[in-house]
Amino acid sequence: MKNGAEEIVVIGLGYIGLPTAIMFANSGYRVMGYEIREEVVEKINSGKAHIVEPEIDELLTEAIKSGNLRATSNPEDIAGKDVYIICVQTPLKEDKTPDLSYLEKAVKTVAKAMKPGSLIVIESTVPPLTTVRMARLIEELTGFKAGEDFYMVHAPERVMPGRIFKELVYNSRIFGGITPESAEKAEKLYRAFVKGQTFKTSSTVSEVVKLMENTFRDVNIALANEFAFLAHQYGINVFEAIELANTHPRVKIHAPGIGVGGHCLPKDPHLLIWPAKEGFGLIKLAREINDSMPLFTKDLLFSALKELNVPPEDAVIAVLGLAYKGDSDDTRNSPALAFIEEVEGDVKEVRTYDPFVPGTSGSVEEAVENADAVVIATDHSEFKNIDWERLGKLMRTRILIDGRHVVENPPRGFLFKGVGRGEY
Ligand code: SAJ
Repeated sequence: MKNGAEEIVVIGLGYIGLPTAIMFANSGYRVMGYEIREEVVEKINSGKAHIVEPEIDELLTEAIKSGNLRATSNPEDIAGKDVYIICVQTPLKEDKTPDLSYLEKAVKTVAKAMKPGSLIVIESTVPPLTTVRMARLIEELTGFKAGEDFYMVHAPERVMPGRIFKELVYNSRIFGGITPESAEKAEKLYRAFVKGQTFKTSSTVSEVVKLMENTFRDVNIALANEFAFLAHQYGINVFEAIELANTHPRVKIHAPGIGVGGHCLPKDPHLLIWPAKEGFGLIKLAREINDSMPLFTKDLLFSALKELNVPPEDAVIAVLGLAYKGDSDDTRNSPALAFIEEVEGDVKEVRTYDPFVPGTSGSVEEAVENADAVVIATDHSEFKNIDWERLGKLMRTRILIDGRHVVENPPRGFLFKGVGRGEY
């Protein structure tokens, strides 16, 4: 352990918390990971990660062996430490408003454990003004004064699963303090392993920055999806048009498709507008457009079934890909699942094949055997090399619906339709 280094507690050992705890521990800090799931605590303490991520097993073993990292579910173990880093989920409720109960619970746990002078960092993505609100909550619970008796910062994570340990080091980081001194303290701490640029600001700016990043992407994808609707009406291939438009030096149109999934893009625009009273029509509409894409893909499928006189109630549909994006096993908020939910009750059978998701068919061949239509819902690399003419021989009716622009040239012998492929 580094001499005189702060003792750190990481609350919530998930996709962000565990890698962050490991990075601090392997930089010489003494780290206590706090997690309410007992089985996760046990696993981590035995040197095994409960999440899949390149390099995590070696790095966790190193952190545990050095004695710098230990996990616990006992609140007594985290009392009186210098730094508390909160990495808990902030999901949406059914009605699309944020569920901040995990965050509030974590903040209350910290309020009980902290000492005068503690630094509290929120890494979770939160609605604007939340960090200030949480500071007030701590003041009420402890009698401490924010900015004087304790320091508080919003420091959003910006990493991509599959690249977490690289991006934790090399991505730039924002430290939004409730006071400038708070931001300063957090920046100094994270310099232990961050090699990317670091920026200091207020906690509300930092909250908004994180939410704007994903809202920017969501709104741009919605625009691309709207271009796709238009392309169908004008009988053109939107991808050809996008490629040509993108030759302009200041234009970068995103990719239309079956929809937008994952744990960030479908959620963050809602968090951004939640505390606001007005002025967010575009952001809301973009969400609605992106959420409507599975239904649009269903319309393509059903018009193809009609053209070939296949009654939907007799149709067998094979969906290729369940993950929310290519070469990932993550099915959270996946548009593939939304699509299946839309069609399931109206057809005879829906089969699925995803090379990364257990519980689906064993192979593409198995999934498409005697099927009437194949729907590509995820752009896995494996799907780009499919020999459609060979596969078509196994099918009862040859309909191919491409929701992810995986197939460049429609295969011979198929009725082909794709999102944005209005020319066929
Ligand atoms: N998608 C499209 N068209 C596109 C790009 C994406 O339909 O042109 C779809 C994808 O298929 C997927 C969804 O959008 O279903 C989201 O994919 P993504 O690759 O845009 O994003 P995530 O959710 O995996 O990660 C994002 C990233 N944010 C940005 O690129 C601004 C990542 O850097 C963040 O760390 C992450 O959100 C997060 O945790 O906030």
